[in-house]
This record gives sequence, structure tokens and C-alpha cells, in this order.
Amino acid sequence: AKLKRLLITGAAGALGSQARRHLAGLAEEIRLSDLVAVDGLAANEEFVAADLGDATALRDLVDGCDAVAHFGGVSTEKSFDLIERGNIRGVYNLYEAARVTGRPRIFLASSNHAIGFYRTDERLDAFAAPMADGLYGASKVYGEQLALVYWKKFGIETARVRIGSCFPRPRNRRMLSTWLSYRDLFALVERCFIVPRLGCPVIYGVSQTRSGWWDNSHVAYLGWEPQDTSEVWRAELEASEPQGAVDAPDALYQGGMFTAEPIHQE
Ligand code: NAI
Ligand code: 15L
Repeated sequence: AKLKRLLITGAAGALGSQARRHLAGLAEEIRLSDLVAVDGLAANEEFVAADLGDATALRDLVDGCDAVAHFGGVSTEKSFDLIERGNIRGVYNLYEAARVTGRPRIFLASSNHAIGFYRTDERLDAFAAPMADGLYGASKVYGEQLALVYWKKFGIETARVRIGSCFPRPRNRRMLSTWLSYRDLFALVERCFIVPRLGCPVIYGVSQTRSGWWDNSHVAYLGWEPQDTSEVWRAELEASEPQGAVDAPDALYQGGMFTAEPIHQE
């Protein structure tokens, strides 16, 4: 059964614009939102501008939707003010809106930076304690926790997806361990909205790799099997990119260079 109305936040961003292409058939109607307008609306798409920091706007946005693919927010290390508005107040506004409207199921784009200070020789499953690598990663931990609160108190289901590196192809050696293809990401989104019971699992968003760090065995019930693999690019990347020093951030930590970012002031 198709969804009736799917909300895609962050629709003008990298993953939001891919979501429009890949999820077009998943719902009868698709509501898109972002701070900035998107172009070329399809017949079943509408656009509603909203700042995630605006509670009233969020309530109107979520009203009437039975599913939310939440890709909106700050996606890299930035000032606390920006992160607070998009990712902390933003997820609070989203969950409050969900609670007071139809309690839609939510796909929450969390990040590997929620666990970025784990070392690359550590192996994690869904129950690994968070270990954020900056303000951005800590805001993702907050989002994961808030989702859990609204599941326990109100039964709102969320897929809390720690996305690795979702780009057309892996861009460097580190991404051989973290790369997620668009196809595998949106197959996961679809499974999360289609399964009869989702709950509130933590899921690692990564395609196949021989140098992986993350164990998704507890979400076998979703029936999600990544089809793509970073191995296709391994020989090329290992040949073209010199192996970094053993104490370089990319070699030491799962979050790579994010662990070396300063606290941004703007
Ligand atoms: P992006 O930066 O391209 O898109 C984010 C969108 O959110 C932008 O269009 C921006 O205008 C919007 N936005 C920012 N602040 C907002 C606010 N206050 N109110 C309303 N809209 C706001 O990021 P991308 O790559 O598309 O990522 C989407 C989500 O996935 C983000 O939550 C990011 O943290 C997460 N993610 C992405 C990864 C990737 O590899 N692309 C990896 C891990 C997590
Ligand atoms: C993220 O969380 C970012 O949104 C994305 O731009 C990438 O940097 C990714 O993590 C990564 O770790 O490669």
C-alpha cells in the first residue's frame, strides 16, 4: 500500500533532491520543504518553505503527512547557533509537530559523526554508546535520543539512521569503509516505511564493504540488503591516494577529519 502523503525535509539539499527522484512512486502526494525553494515540481509534488526552527511552521508542515523523510538541517560542523536552530530546536519542533498531528513514521537522517570518536579498529552495533566528534555529531545524538523519547512515550516510530558517506561514489580511502550508495539509501527508506512494524532502531547507513566497522544484524527484520559495494573503487583509490600517516584523523577515527574540526564561531 502506498503512503498517502510523504514529507521530505531538506528537499533542496544533496540527499533531499535525490530523495525526490528515488521516492517519487512511494506516496500518492509528496510535500517538499526547505529554507530555499526547489525547482521543477512534479504533478504529485508541492513545496512549502519552512525554517525547522519555527514551531508553528513545522506543525502546519507535518499536518496531513503519514511519513516524514527528515533530511533537513545542518549537515557539517558549523556554529552552535546554526546547529541549534536546524538540528536541536529543529528536531524538537519536528517531534512535537508529529505528536500533535497524525504521529507519522519518521526516517531520521542521523550521522556517523554521532559515533565519530570511535577508533577505526573498533566495531560497533546498534547498542554502542554514542561518541560524537563535534557540535554537529552531538546534535545528531540529541536527535536520536529525542526520537527514542517520542517512541517510548507516544509510540511514534523512527528509523534512526547513522548515515556513513552518501555520495555518487566514495571520494577517498576513508569512504571505502563508510560509503552508502543512493540506491541503497533509498531502498532503506522504502523498507522503513513499508514494514508493518518499525519500532525505533538505530541503523548504520552503509553499503557493502570489506573494511566495514558497523554491524546491522539487529535490523535483519527490515529486509534491507545493500546491493552496492565500495570495493568497485578500492584499487583505484588505494593507488591514487597515498596512505596517510597512522596518526592522521582519517586513519585513527571513524569520523575522520570531523574529529579535528575546531569549534566554529559562525
Ligand atoms: P545538505 O546540506 O545538502 O542539505 C540539508 C538541507 O537542509 C539544505 O538544503 C538546507 O537548506 C536545509 N536546512 C538547513 N538548515 C535548515 C533550517 N534551519 N530549516 C530548514 N531547512 C534547513 O545535506 P545532505 O548531504 O543532503 O544531508 C541531508 C541529511 O543527511 C542531513 O541531516 C545530514 O546531517 C545527514 N547526513 C548526510 C550524509 C551525507 O553523506 N550526505 C552523511 C551523514 C548524515
Ligand atoms: C556527514 O555527516 C556529512 O553530512 C557528509 O557531508 C559527509 O561528510 C559524511 O558525514 C562523512 O562522514 O563522510
